Amino acid sequence: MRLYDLAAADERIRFSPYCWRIKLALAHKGLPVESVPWRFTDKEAIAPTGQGRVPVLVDGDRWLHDSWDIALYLDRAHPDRPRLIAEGAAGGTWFMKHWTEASLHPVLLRLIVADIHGILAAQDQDYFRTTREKALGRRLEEASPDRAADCDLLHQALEPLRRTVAGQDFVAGSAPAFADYIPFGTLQWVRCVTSHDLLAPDDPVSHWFTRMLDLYDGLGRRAPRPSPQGAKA
Ligand SMILES: N[C@@H](CCC(=O)N[C@@H](CS)C(=O)NCC(=O)O)C(=O)O
Repeated sequence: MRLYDLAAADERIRFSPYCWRIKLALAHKGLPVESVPWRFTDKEAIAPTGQGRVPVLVDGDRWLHDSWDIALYLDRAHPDRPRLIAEGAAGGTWFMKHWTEASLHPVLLRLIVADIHGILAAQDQDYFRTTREKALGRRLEEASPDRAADCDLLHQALEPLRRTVAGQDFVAGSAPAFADYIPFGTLQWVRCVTSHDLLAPDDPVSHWFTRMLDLYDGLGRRAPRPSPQGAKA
């Protein structure tokens, strides 16, 4: 299988929250994958899917897109491997996707959108600025005029996740599943585009995130991130 995975100017920096979901999902299934660095403007490479977003997974002659559909496909195609979404867990996992995208993504995007622009390949920078400034209705550098207020909002938004992982190791229970990979991808997005941490170290969400970074021989932890000096680590 081949995974088109969003890359920065330094192609070792892979930061898409949706691609991270699938990288963890493939590791969960124990399925090897060839990762192909992909840039925002590389639409031609994924044209067979009829859309312009990653993750895109190619399995033989099948071109799959959308992280949710890819997760369902992996469970369907490999029923003998550990399930990403257990029998009866689809509704709760579907909620986790929407909670993550509706409650975490907008505030996080405001906080990190200028950092993302800063690490992009030159050919992606104009495209990213134009599309994101149109969506945000302001300049990237002014996306979060009150950072402290956005950090408070993020802290509050994380409360359902905080309460969940304060009482059990993973969102899915005693073992991780796709319901964990969804919010993990989102916090890993932040980790891979910034050198600073948005979570307090004593936050139960940080403890859960540490457990997530340890999974699959530290798949998430090994991911390169920008260094504080701006040079790539
Ligand atoms: N619903 C899609 C969303 C995928 C998505 O938005 N991917 C972003 C990267 S994080 C993308 O490829 N954007 C391309 C663009 O903005 O042109 C999924 O779950 O896979």
